Parts: sequence; C-alpha cells; structure tokens
Amino acid sequence: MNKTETTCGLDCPDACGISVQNGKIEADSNHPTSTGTLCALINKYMPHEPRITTPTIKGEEVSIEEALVATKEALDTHAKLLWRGSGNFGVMQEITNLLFEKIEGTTTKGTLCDGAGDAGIIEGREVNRILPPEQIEKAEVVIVWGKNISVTASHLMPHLEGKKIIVIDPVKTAIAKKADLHLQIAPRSDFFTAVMLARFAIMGDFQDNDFLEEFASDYEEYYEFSQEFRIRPILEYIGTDLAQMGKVLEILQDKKTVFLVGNGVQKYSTGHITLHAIDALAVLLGNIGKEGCGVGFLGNSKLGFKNPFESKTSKVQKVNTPFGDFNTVLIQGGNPVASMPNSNRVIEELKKTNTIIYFGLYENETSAMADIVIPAKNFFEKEDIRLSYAHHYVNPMRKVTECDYGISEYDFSNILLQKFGFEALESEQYYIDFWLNQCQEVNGYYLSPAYQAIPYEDGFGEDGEEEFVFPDDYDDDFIKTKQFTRARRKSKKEKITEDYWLISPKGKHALNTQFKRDNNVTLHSTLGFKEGQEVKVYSEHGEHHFIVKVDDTMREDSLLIYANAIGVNFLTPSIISEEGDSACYQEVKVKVTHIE
Ligand SMILES: Nc1nc2c(c(=O)[nH]1)N[C@H]1C(S)=C(S)[C@@H](COP(=O)(O)OP(=O)(O)OC[C@H]3O[C@@H](n4cnc5c(=O)[nH]c(N)nc54)[C@H](O)[C@@H]3O)O[C@H]1N2
Ligand SMILES: Nc1nc2c(c(=O)[nH]1)N[C@H]1C(S)=C(S)[C@@H](COP(=O)(O)OP(=O)(O)OC[C@H]3O[C@@H](n4cnc5c(=O)[nH]c(N)nc54)[C@H](O)[C@@H]3O)O[C@H]1N2
Ligand code: SF4
Ligand SMILES: [Mo]
Repeated sequence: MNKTETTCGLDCPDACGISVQNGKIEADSNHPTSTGTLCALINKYMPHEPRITTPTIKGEEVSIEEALVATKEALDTHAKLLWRGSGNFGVMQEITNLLFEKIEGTTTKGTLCDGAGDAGIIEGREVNRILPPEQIEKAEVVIVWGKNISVTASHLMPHLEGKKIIVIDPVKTAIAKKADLHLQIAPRSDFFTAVMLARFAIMGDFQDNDFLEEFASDYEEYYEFSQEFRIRPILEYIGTDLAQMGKVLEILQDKKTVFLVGNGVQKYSTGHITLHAIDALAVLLGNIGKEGCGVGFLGNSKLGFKNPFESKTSKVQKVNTPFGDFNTVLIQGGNPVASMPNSNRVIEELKKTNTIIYFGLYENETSAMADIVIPAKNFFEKEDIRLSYAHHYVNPMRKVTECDYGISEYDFSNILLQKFGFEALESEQYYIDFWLNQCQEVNGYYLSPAYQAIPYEDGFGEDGEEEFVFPDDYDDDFIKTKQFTRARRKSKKEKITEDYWLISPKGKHALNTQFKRDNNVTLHSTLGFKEGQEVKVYSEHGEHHFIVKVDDTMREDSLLIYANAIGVNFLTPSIISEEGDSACYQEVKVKVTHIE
C-alpha cells in the first residue's frame, strides 16, 4: 500500500499531517506544521480507545437501518434540537445542518471554547485573523499568556527556541519553568495586568509613536482610561509589583514580540475585554502588523470561506441549552453531560426530553443517557477536510482505513433526508471540492483564502483601512473591583474567604473528554490536605469528589482540576459571557473539604 497523506482530526490547533503505510500511522515529515512528530493522543491513546460498534435502542442492539428508522421517527416531531460538539474538527461534521434546515429543527449558537476572546479581538481589530507560525519564528520575544503551549499546541514549541520567553499564568506550567520571567498572577486578573503594563509603557515612553499615529491615533484616550485604575491595590490584587512590571517592559523594549494568548485568560464573563486589553498593549508597543510581531489567539479558521453548510435554522444558546424544551435532542460529536458547564443543570434538562440520540465514537456520560446510540466513523474512515485555528493550511482528511461499522455524517444526513422525502445531498466529493476550490495551492498543500503573511500590515478592519479601536469601558460584577477605580475609592474591600479559584485547563493525556481522564485536584500544601486523599470540592452549582495531588508551585488561592476530569463541570456555572456567547468555566469560587 502507498503512503497516504491525511490529517489528524482532533480538536487541536496543530492539525498534524499523517502518512499511512501498511496500516501504520506516522507524521508526514513534509507537512508544514507537524515537524515530523505526532503526539501520544493519536499514537498511543486513540488506537486503544474502545469504540461503540453496534447501534442500540434503549440498550438493545439493533441494525443501523433500524436505528436510522427510529431516529427518523424521533425527529418527526415539532421540537427537535441538534447539539454538536467538537470531537472531530472536520468541516463535514456540519453537514447535519442541511438536514436540520430541511426538517425545520433547531441548532445552537455560541461556544464552549473561545467566543469571549474572539469577541474582544473583533472589538479592537474588527476581524480575527490567524497569526501565521512563521511570524512566531521571526519574533525575538514571545509572551505566552494563559496558554499551556507544551500541552495544547506542542508543535509551536520549536518556534520558541532561542527566544526570550515571558509567561503570564497562575500555574507554573512547563513553559513557565523554562521562561525568562513568569508572572504567576491571580486568576482573572489579566485585564488589569494588560492595562497596567500599557500605562507603565506610556509612562516610560515605550510606545511606538509613528505606528500609533498611523494605525491607532486614539492612544492618548486609552492612557487616560488606564489612569482610572489605582496602581497599588491593583498590583497587589494581581500578585505582582512595580519591579516585575518594569522587567516585562525592559524585556519587550524595541523587540519584535509575539503574544501567544490561550483560552485561560477568557473563560470568564469579561473574557472579551481581556483580549481587547492584551491587543491594546501590543498595539501601543507597535507589535501588530509587522514581521515577527502579532497577537495569536484562537483565530477564525473559516474566515474568507463560503460555507456550504451555513443554514437558516432557529438557534438556542450552546452554553446553557434548554434541552428540556425539545422532544428530541440529537447529540453529535460531543459529550455535553461532561463538557458543558453546570452538569446538574444539563442532566436535569436532558431528563425532560423524550428522546436523546447520541451519534459518536465512544461511550461516555452522554451516551449513557441516550435512548438511541449510533456509532460514527472516525476520521481515518471517511473523507473530510480540516482547518486550523492556529495556521492557514487546509488539510484533507482522507479515508485510509475500512471499518465495517459506523456511519459517516454525510451518509447519516443523506439517508435521513431521503427518509423524510427530501432530495438527496450533492455527492460527498462535491462538498470536499467546495472547500478545496476556494484555497490556493502551494507546494502540494492548500492555503486558506484568508491567508496573509503579516496580518494587519496595512491596517485594521476587513479591508485594512481602519484604525485600532481601544477599550474605553470596564464593568465587572463578579469581583468587587470598585475599590480599584478612582471614582469609587471609598467602597469596601472585597472580603477574603476560604473560597478558591477553580482553574480547569486541558490535560495532556486527553483531548477534552476523549481518552485518558483523571479525577484529581491539585493544590498547595498549606491548604492542609494530603497527597492521595479523597476530598469533596463544591460550589453553589454542585459538588464532586477528587483525589488530592499536592504541588507547592500552585498559588494558595487556586485549585486545579483538568477540563477532562470526571465531575469537574458539576462545579462550574452555565452563565454566558458578556460578549461572544461563550462559556465561563472559571467564573466560580469553590470550597474544598475533608470527607468524613
Ligand atoms: N492535550 C490536549 N490538547 C488540547 C486539548 C486537550 O484537551 N488536550 N484541547 C484543545 C482545545 S478544544 C482547546 S480550546 C485548546 C486550548 O488550549 P489553551 O489555550 O492552552 O487553554 P487551556 O489549557 O484551557 O488553558 C491554558 C492556560 O491558561 C491558564 N490559566 C487559567 N486561568 C487563567 C487566568 O485567569 N489567567 C491566565 N493568564 N492564565 C490562566 C492555565 O493555567 C493554562 O496553563 O487546546 C487544544 N489542545
Ligand atoms: N471545566 C471545563 N470544561 C470545558 C473546558 C474547560 O476549559 N474547562 N473546555 C471546553 C472546550 S474549549 C471545548 S472545545 C469543549 C469540548 O467538549 P465537546 O465538544 O463535548 O467534546 P468532547 O467532550 O471531547 O466530545 C468528544 C466526543 O465526540 C465524539 N466524536 C469524536 N469524533 C467523532 C466523529 O468523527 N463523529 C462523531 N459523530 N462523533 C465523534 C466522541 O464520541 C467523543 O466522545 O469542552 C469544554 N469543556
Ligand atoms: S492531537 Fe494535535 S498534536 Fe496530536 S497528532 Fe493530533 S493535531 Fe497533532
Ligand atoms: Mo476548545
């Protein structure tokens, strides 16, 4: 058998190229982003993860035809919802939109992932363009801000070699241990960190005046805005001081700097303004729109594409989906019972629906609640295309393995459409070509139509003709920050309680809730718990038991429970961010206690 080039379809920005030879998978060594290696998720965990092989109805094994007939009957009702997760990052996942449009079903809007940050970027730049990895390569300084890069985007690591690294993260991550400077700030204090750095930058005359005159002329108003915040109590709250702030600016001074910003900074109701303030800092220093500079967050991978799966359906929020309002709920490629915030609410809502259909690869908390279970094909077993939110390569995912069970999203949609008496879909290849034909081809690889070597080089906005818009307002109901602003300096200080921040980043051995999950809580020894001990962690939303891991590099005000941990989302709130319809997993304080 020949080498076949395909791509990893997991929801990971790297989108590694894969060669398959005689059934063995290895990194496509020519691929521009995968640097010749694949990670353990795909090499070690995915091949051994037990698959769902047989369709079931109420736990009874049935044929795929019987399961599809039952699915058709369940969907033949006035209130039906499609809730799709991001278990497979292929564009063909969205083909089920065409089915739901025709049968007048409801789909979701918003995201569990990066919507708040995206909204903040759009406020400043109008459009969220991806920062190409070549610009990271050309930087002199890299600020890794709320991104656990060695775990969640490991193929960017080689680009950091030989550069000055600053890490801003409440956790001493692997990259923080290697960094030239680590600001181990309080969770949810990034907006203040960015505003303070901007203020000190202007005080110290670090700003790039020529750049600002041309691309962001309102910077003096932003300086005034930054002066509304009082320095001393804010630095204390962040957990930093003037010397550390000065050190950051000293490292950045006149250096080509890239900011790599992760989801950690924006899992909050105010996540948008944090990204906006980080952008504003980069703009003040003249670090956007130039070679070796830029702010890379999770970009909009579909920017510039016409999407054949865009559909006119009514939509409900994805973060606090009212499942109970629907007779039938189809869950595709996700595990909302574990991955959505406020698991108690999700379970209660799902119990109110008549029929839950689970369409996926693996058994999990959600499949356990389903009435009809339909096995899917994995990305080695069907044709697809994937985009990335961190680079512009558009990667075909080709069928490289035959599998005699499971059904693709294309076949699922096509068969159901016909059972409802609608016209069949176009061919599978038609949709694949629809995407590929919009790309440029370079050295045998495809590039997104939105590719620009140096984004915002000509300016901001869709056409590069606008100026950057600075933040001019900050309002926060969650932490009582009023004492931080001059106008209200007489307000009472926030009471310190025994409540801890809950940090829930991505784990190394799992891709969200797929693969190897744990049930640990990591905390500082001063909290008084022992390694290996079982404890109860609880919040106003719910509780769960976890096993203690003691780590004295943790902040004393925070607990860490990985996003893949069993039970973590019993603790989290289902509130929606102020902008961007996004989940706010970390907008919660939790308590921890011994179990009698
Ligand atoms: N191995 C693996 N890789 C993955 C995934 C996975 O599950 N496993 N998931 C993929 C997906 S879906 C996504 S969206 C990406 C996300 O990947 P990242 O953007 O890296 O996001 P997280 O891992 O959620 O959090 C990143 C960092 O933010 C820090 N953090 C937490 N709170 C704060 C805060 O208030 N301020 C600051 N400055 N930092 C904070 C955490 O300590 C953590 O180090 O990763 C992708 N890659
Ligand atoms: N506490 C906390 N919770 C979080 C986060 C956090 O930071 N903290 N992060 C959030 C983020 S960023 C994200 S993106 C979400 C992700 O949450 P979800 O979108 O729910 O993703 P997973 O939980 O990984 O669900 C993956 C499931 O998809 C199915 N699947 C995989 N491939 C295919 C396929 O090809 N076809 C079909 N039909 N099914 C397939 C598998 O059965 C698998 O069990 O989690 C969120 N949850
Ligand atoms: S999960 Fe990410 S790093 Fe691992 S092989 Fe897939 S794309 Fe590459
Ligand atoms: Mo995500």
